[in-house]
Amino acid sequence: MSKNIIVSNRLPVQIVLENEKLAVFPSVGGLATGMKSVHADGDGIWIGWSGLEETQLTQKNKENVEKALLKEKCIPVPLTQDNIDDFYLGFSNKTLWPLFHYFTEYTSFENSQWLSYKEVNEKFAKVVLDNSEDGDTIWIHDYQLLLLPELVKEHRPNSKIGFFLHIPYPSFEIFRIFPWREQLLKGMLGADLIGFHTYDYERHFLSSVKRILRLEVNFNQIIYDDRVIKVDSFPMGIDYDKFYNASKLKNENTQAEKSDLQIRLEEHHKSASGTKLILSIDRLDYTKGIPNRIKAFEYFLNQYPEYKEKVRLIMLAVPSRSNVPQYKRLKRETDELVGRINGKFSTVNWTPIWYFYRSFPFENLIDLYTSSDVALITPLRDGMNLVAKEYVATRTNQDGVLILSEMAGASKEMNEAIIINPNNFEQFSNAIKQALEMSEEEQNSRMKILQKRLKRYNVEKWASEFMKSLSNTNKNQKTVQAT
Ligand code: GDG
Repeated sequence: MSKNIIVSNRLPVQIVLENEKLAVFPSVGGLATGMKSVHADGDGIWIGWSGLEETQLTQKNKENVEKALLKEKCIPVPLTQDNIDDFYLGFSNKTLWPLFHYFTEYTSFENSQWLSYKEVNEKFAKVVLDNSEDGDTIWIHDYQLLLLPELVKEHRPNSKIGFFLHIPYPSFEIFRIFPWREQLLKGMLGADLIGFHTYDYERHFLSSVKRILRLEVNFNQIIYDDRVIKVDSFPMGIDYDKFYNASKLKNENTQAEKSDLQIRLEEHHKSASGTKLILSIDRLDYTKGIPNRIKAFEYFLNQYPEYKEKVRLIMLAVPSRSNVPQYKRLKRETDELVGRINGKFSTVNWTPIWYFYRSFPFENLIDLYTSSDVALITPLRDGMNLVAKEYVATRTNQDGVLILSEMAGASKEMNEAIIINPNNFEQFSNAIKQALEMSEEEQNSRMKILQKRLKRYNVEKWASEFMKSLSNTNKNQKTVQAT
């Protein structure tokens, strides 16, 4: 019986290991939710790094971890500290991440890190091969594992292999800079189906394949040796019901059941001045355009001073990759900007920016979504952006306005948001004004359409569409079919 195998850099569980005590928690992220049915199906397994450094584990702990993971149908790939430094913090996050997000000035090309990237992809391949049979369906995720499809295909020619990229695929002019471009593309072409969030990323990928590898591309199919590889876009959705229902429950909370944050945010709304809340949530990453957003907010306050004391920006920046130098600099820059603007505009009654540098529990995330009049999601470059979708799902009264950067993949499906170019401060600031002044009828009509679309194309649908398309790919077939 063939089975489904999911492969991603991290496993969908969190492991806490203190002394000899071990606890395994399922993670609540979008990917874990979306893949639930694929993972649960039959003998399905998930392969990835556990988050624990290999050499620090005693033999006994190692066995216990493996046993506990197996109960969750997970199999770990062992990574050493060098792997974590060179493959993960190094090549994945200092080379591929900035390059694919168009931050060429942040991109480093270190041969030793490339070698480590290859080595770790081979480690993943070994675990996949040890735990699969030819004919199994294998779905590989994201930029850390671009070489893996080829490494697996070589030994599993009759397996259907899918690959999905969660970040943008850059235009040919950016991708061509990459020193190991042929190897990377050939790595991806081990898959039978290659998926992206948007049609634009798909188009960029096909263009790189044509111009770098000189392969024949027929509509969305690539002819490579004796294989036909399908390329398509699958915009990732969210667990819509989870966000919608959590928000509905919040509305029904008695005063005693409310969190401190919910109470504080509600007071804010009821205050005499009727201050409106603008929400910003991201990992603290340079692609998310956080300093840019703060400066645009300052521009707005200068341009429309009547909004002073009438509006507040709540900014949640979740710590991320904090041992990569660019992220450290970004943290400093963000702290300074928030300090400067709060120092400049604050009054005894009002602070323009509430800034949190930490992650919040899910319940508080819902408090923020449900209490904010406007969501300001303005990345400089973003594969999709799920926060934009989650905000919409929590607006159970169909009010609220989403301002969304055209550089986020999500903007392609969310036309009813106010779409802006985050580098155009004039447009940025006018969008904030438009959002704050939008009539309830207009908010409702925009929200209704957005919600209907997100509810229908949720994360489960995303996963099932990908799997359906993967099962329809042609293996070992020379003839190209029009689709
Ligand atoms: C990559 C791509 C693509 C955030 N803060 C807290 C928290 N979150 C959750 C959100 C959301 C997720 O984290 C962030 O998802 P994004 O899509 O916005 O961003 P990335 O992490 O950059 O993800 C991106 C995605 O992959 C999927 O393909 O959309 O473009 O870069 O779900 O809710 N959750 C909790 N506390 C927080 O403080 N509990």
